[in-house]
Amino acid sequence: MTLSKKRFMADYQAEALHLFADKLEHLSTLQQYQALAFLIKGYYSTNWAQTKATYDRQQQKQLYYFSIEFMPGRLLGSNLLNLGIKDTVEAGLSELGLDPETVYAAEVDPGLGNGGLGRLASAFLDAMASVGMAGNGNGIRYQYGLFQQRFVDGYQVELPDDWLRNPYAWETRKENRAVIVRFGGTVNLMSRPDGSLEAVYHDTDDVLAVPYDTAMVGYHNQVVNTMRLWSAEPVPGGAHSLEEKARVNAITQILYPDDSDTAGRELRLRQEYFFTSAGVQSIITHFRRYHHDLRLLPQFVAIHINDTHPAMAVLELMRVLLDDAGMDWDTAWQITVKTLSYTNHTLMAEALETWPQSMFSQLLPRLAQIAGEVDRRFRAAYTRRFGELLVDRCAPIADGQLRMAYLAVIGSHAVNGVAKLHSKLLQQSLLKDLYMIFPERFNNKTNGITPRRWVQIANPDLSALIDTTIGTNWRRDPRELVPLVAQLEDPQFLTQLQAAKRVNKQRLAALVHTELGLEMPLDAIYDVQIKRLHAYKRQLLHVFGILEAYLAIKNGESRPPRMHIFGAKAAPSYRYAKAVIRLINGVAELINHDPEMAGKLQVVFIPNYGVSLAEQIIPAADISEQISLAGTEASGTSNMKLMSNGALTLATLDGANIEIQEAAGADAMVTFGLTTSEVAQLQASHAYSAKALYAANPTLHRIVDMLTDGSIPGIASEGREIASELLEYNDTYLVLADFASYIAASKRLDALWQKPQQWAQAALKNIAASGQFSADFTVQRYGRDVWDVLPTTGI
Ligand code: C3B
Repeated sequence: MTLSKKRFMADYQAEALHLFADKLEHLSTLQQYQALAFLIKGYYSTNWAQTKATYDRQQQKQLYYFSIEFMPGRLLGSNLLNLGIKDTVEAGLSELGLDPETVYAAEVDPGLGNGGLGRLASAFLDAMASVGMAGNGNGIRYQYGLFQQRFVDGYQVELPDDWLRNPYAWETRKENRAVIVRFGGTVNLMSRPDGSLEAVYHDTDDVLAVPYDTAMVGYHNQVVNTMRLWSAEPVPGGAHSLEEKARVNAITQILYPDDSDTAGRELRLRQEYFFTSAGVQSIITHFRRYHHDLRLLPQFVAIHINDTHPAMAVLELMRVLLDDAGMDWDTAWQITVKTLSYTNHTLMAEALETWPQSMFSQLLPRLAQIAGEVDRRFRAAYTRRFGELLVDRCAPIADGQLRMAYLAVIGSHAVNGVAKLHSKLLQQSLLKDLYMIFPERFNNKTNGITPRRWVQIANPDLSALIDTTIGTNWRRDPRELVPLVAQLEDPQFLTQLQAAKRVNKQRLAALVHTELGLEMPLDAIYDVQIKRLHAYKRQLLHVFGILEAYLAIKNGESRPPRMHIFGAKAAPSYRYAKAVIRLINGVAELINHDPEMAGKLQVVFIPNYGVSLAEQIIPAADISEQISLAGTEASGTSNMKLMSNGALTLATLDGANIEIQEAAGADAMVTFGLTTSEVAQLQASHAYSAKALYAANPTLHRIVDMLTDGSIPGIASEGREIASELLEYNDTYLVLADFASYIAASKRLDALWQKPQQWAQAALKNIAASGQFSADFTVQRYGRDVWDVLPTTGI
């Protein structure tokens, strides 16, 4: 949009007066932020309404992305950037005596997600708007988000994330679009005069689902899409006891701070049905405003199941088509399969959801009937060709459990993994039986990120340098970064690249100083591992690397200075992960208080990792630690964000690391460790002995002993637990097996650091090759191969 500084300043002052009956300069920073956010919302609301009207008028096919998590991050900066008014607004703010960064920082991060899965969903919404695809989000408006993390005596403490305490400026309550979601009760099937069946419900628990819409503003294209989040409320008019009200409100009260196992199972099941049913119902209601024939649904609607949490969309859509529309089974099934598609995000067996049939049928009796019929028909259709054993292994129901991943595959026309390796492993292991039956459904869609947030907003100095070197086209199409490689031999450019990195390090160092009171020298390597804490991601291996350096320096060896920066939340019920957090903090205490380590080796664990903190850390990183055991990390996306900011990846050949290496070149990153097939062989042969490695490698021996011999303060019981997982339980994630090659790889990076020009060249290769990992391309591949939804504008 076009906006003059003068007009902006006048509008902003008027908005402040309108909202708070006061002058801008008398408002709190939060109020200043809110006034600005409401003003910006007003700027795009016409486009928002018009985008919806256009999709309807042109009968655009629309995609609905069902996800139990979203992590949009702060929206003010990104909305300003995408509207093309960021510079103008910032100039206006400055003229009004306000610091833009301070105003931006007053915005809360909506805590609607745990980690990569949720952030990917938000990146996709941003990308779809930016390339002009008709894509909507569908999820839950959790009143409390993921917990706020604090460290007390080195332990993780979880505080409630009351992100809605102040009104959330970007959302719009659409009470006129509320729908009713039914739980429990009993259901009888009655024949209608025309022979079709009608489902009659008795004694159901009804809940009102009220949508809150947030605009997803496209980049410089006037497109504004919608993320719709549902909130549970008592149905109006009913006489509700306080207890009933509390039970209803509980459905959308809190995001499970857990992406590994399924705590609070029944409530989780309620949540999943709640947003899935509300989403399906509202889609059908909207569709029916324009079409009478529900058989046309797949021509106009695609519904995407993001991981298994919304997999019951298969059953809910069947329910609506069978019961509400009176369709016969075969037609309803055909339409359901054509409409739905599914992404798997993990190979971890414990994250594959299953529901006890008894719980499922009590809470969702009609869906349980439909699930039984899906199972019966699946077995009947494929047993003869594929044999009873195979079909039994992959049927939706077995051993009294509903297996949601299998249901999602059976009820979708397309199934994908999130990196090439992951998609291959799905076919070869986790979903191999279903791959036998439905090979044509399987495909790969490597994840992506949004460089608008991670480079343009988070790294203004790098962005400016790129602009002056190759022009600004990369801002719209990041594949235009490739020509940057022409600067590989340009010492002046490389110096400027290092200077931009230094500015980012300065900013991060200032934050770390305020938050943790630590000094981080700017000439040190900033070595970053930021992701959820999980055994398979192997933060422990990183800690072992730190201890190796500590012992070496103690021993008089000289190493380039390195700052080890961590950000990670552990699920509150995940004992081992919390023990590793305590360990990292213990190692930090040991090292950061040792005068011999000053300026050489430090451990910086910044609490409460999330989108906004990532924006501070990523631009300052020199090394990106992507060290999961090969074959365990589905894709990773912090690897892409760090790469695009010029960090060198220290990686196993896992997830998207492999594709990053292909893109940047073998000399632009350092890899180590067992490969997926070596891991599989080692595990299958039962030849692995952690104890033998411990006995054979003196450094490793010493480090493992440090867990229990009191050298690391405050970890008596946690150290024992971790040591026992390594030695007694034989090191599930092969930390000891990969230790030596991890250290060797890390030393290669130390050596490269001594040649700053070569380091800068490798950083440049990463930046130049990062464009292909833009989510703008990922969503277009989904649009073309899976959803049949094409971009209307954009690139
Ligand atoms: C994550 C995976 O662990 C990552 O490898 C992947 O990059 C992202 O999803 C996005 O695809 N994931 C998650 O954050 N939560 C889950 N429950 C499952 C996977």
